[in-house]
Amino acid sequence: MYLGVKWSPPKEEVNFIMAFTNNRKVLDFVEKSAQLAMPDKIVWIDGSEAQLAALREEAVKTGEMIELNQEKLPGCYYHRTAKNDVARVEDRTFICCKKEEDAGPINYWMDPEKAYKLCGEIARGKMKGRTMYVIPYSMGVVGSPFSKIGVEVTDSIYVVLNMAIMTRVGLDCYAALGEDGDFIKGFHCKCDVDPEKRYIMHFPEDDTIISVNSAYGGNVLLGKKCFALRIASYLGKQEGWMAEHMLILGVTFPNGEKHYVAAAFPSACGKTNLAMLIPPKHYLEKGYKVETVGDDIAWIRVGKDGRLWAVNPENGFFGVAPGTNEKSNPNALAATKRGTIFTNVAINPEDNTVWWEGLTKPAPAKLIDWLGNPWTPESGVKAAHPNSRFTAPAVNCPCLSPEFDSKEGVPLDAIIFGGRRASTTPLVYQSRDWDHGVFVGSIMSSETTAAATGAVGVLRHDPMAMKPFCGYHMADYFGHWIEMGKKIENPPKIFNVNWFRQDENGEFLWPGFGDNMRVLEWILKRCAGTVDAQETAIGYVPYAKDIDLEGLDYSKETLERILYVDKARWAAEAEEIEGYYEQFGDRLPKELRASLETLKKNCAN
Ligand code: SAT
Ligand code: MN
Repeated sequence: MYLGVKWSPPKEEVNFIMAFTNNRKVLDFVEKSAQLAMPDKIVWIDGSEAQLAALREEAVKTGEMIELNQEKLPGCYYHRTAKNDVARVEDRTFICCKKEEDAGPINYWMDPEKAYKLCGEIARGKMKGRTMYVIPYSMGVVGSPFSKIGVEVTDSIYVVLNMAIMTRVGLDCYAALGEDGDFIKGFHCKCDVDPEKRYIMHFPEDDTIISVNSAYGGNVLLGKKCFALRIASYLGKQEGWMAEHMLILGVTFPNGEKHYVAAAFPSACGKTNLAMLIPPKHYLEKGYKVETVGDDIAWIRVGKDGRLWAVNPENGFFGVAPGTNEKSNPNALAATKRGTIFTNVAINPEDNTVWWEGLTKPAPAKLIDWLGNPWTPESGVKAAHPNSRFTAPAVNCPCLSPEFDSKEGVPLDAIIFGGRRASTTPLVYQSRDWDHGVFVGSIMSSETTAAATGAVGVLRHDPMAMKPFCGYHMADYFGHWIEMGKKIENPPKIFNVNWFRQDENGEFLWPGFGDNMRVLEWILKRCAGTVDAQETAIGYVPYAKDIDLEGLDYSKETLERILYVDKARWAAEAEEIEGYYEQFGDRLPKELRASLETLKKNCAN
């Protein structure tokens, strides 16, 4: 795979290798990686607490991590990334398939040979003086038919410790692979954290990921976006399943019935908050309960019963810290109270705990900001980076679903798409059927956030919230959705929501957070066929009377306003979509073109 430089691992390391796995593909991958990067030492991660504890200690000694107040935040640590390395880098993220046209117009593409050579040159010898860690991990419960194994090599303890939270790391992964099993190869080298030489390369045809010159989560925790979305979406297309940028939650009704929904929103648009929602008081009193299966990624298959079944392949939450507080998301906050790694938030030096914008009001008088500088509320800059994160173990979450570890997953009643749109898109609407639902997902637009580098607040198309994460041609991905629809006897209903409508002064028109339960209830009633809806140009929209406003100081007029489908605006939207679709040419499924024609027709009369 890499252009060779002679390197021979110390003998005892080889024996160590043999003790852990005799999978020759793993051994070959590790040896080739070492030949390229030339680490002083190879450490085989076994997932044991003893080994992780030793690594934490080492990272604290070198300054890579800071130990936080162990009484208030047991097992919690703090890490700062380089100032130039705080978010995903979409323009340096490549899909490296043989044919450029297979990557499609939305992805950055590089010829695989060129990409291997480029990364090989960049990473050559860059682990000299460092240790290379070999992380065996599973996306999904080991032994589930949904699950897939990866092996990531990295020169970063921070990556090892984050992977140990976010995925299932352990030697049972090698056992699952056996002597000859295939896995996703992940090579990560932080090199010099040089933004000009930063590349996140995906080779879907070779089951390989290479990441160089970054140490930020989304670029280097290779099980997450790189594997569980980009590579997995490609595998899903080949193998007849789906890898989606979706949370999964379960709603328990007062009669004990459970219903599950999956929802796709772009990064930093509230997936974690919706997944961990606490319903308004009167719902709780009636016995409603919301439980979290996942907050970011769903792997979805057709079950024997002809329904769609979903698992969360992850094992933790890599959540956006700013805005998370006792009111907005007490469950996420509770999840961060132990065994959590905080990245680029602020430190409160008074008690060696963490702080970020929105955690408490007012802010503490003195902090150390994410850059390591003294900070006061008068500083005029943010104390925590807007994309600062917590990496929290899923088991910490008070509302974690009992189905979290289920090998079969959970059956979906509804799929929800949603973006951040100040106007046009109503609070909620339902698609007419599966194919129209695929259209609704394909036309998603959302304002950009701090989760990726570049301007924030710019409206852009983000189909199914997969724009940065689809490992192949986006039109073929739409086609895969259409094809899946044909295989599902009992498909979930598909909806679109928008929690982010604003008035003329930029004030949000919907309270969001726990009150989104009111919309979820309507969605589930639609699935059960127990509530009516009005047919509009874009699909089915609730009658205002059917959204429960009990206990909320909220006017029916405002509700009607955010449910209103403005045909003139949608006519303009349709025209814009037509332009957007042009880039897909003939590869765009005819079903989507037909839905666009229907939209245009509906808006014209
Ligand atoms: O940085 S990540 O890609 O892991 C999180 C996100 O942007 O959704
Ligand atoms: Mn995400």
